[in-house]
Amino acid sequence: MALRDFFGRLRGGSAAQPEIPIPDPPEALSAPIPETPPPLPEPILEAPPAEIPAPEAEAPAKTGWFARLKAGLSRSTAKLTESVVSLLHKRRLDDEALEELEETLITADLGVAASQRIVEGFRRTRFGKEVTDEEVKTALADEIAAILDPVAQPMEIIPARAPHVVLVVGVNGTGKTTTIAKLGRHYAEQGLKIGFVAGDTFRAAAVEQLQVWAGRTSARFFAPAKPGADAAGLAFDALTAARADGLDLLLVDTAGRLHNKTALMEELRKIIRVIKRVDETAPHSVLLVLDATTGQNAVQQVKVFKEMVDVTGLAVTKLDGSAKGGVVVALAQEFGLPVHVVGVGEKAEDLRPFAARDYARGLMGLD
Ligand SMILES: Nc1nc2c(ncn2[C@@H]2O[C@H](COP(=O)(O)OP(=O)(O)OP(=O)(O)O)[C@@H](O)[C@H]2O)c(=O)[nH]1
Ligand SMILES: [Mg+2]
Repeated sequence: MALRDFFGRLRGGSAAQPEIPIPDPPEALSAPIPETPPPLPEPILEAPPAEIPAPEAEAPAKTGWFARLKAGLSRSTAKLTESVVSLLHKRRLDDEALEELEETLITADLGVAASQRIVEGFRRTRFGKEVTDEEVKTALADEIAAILDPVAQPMEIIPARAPHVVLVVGVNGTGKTTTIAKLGRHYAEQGLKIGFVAGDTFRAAAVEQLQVWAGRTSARFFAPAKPGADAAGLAFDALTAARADGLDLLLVDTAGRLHNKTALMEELRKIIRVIKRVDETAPHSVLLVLDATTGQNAVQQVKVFKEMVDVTGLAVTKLDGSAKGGVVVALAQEFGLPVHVVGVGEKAEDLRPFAARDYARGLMGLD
């Protein structure tokens, strides 16, 4: 399948390891900013892309995507399958066994509602039977795929919107900037004219990080004139320039950390209000980036961000090295929001479309 199909439809185009500890959202959202520069609106500076040599020779695609997904999910798989198999090995699926299965699934981050649904599926089809280990895994993968299937939807980018604006939100450290870089690279390869907006204006390092990626991707780069410049003003100017220049896709980075939730909400809403003054249909996508290693915190983060903005889809990162890949099932069951892409590494090519069956089978260690 072409990469383009993987990532999503393009319509109406004018152009063709170790777990990373992430604080709980309330803490992350309320962490004080050491020094807050006065948030004076500043004229933007359109910085030239940083002159960065091309990334080191990239690893050849020796393993297929599914093999990499499976390898990435291996910690989650081990946790889930070992406990389920040892629980049900040569055992009749009676009430007690099913109750224990439900508890095991909840422990593996699948969430209460999804776990109940899966167990009900088992009860309907296999109650009173003794099942082999392989049957258990296959049946679980089928039940999980049925939950994931409705949310496995590509992010639809419509270049004719000139540009299609994607606002990227999420708690600090979830992978927003990296995901922008990965998406940018993909769509640039499709021939789209891309722009990155460094809306996380408080941290110079965040701006530089995105600038490096812009250089590698040949994306237009819109940076604040100085640290702490008004992010909404930057977004306004960037969108105005992007329209004038006929860009197809504008990816807007945002800060994940402000001194409290209200401040973050106000910042995001202001960005959206101001963007709408340039194009009232924008932002066309609001992508919430979640870090899979945070498990149930990710569920909490969706609730918090849904209150703030109209989230249109999810990206789930760091599935490599997470033992909590089951959380994607909980997210699907609880919110029904589209899961567009998953991240399985730090490199530009480590972002993939979310495929329900592959994910479910990968999670159960099946081919
Ligand atoms: N292993 C792995 N690391 C990832 C993935 N996505 C992002 N990272 C790493 O996670 C760290 C944080 O990523 P960023 O993209 O800077 O996250 P952010 O949300 O922009 O963070 P802030 O700007 O601090 O809010 C970086 O070291 C990334 O390389 C992934 O899918 N897998
Ligand atoms: Mg960032």
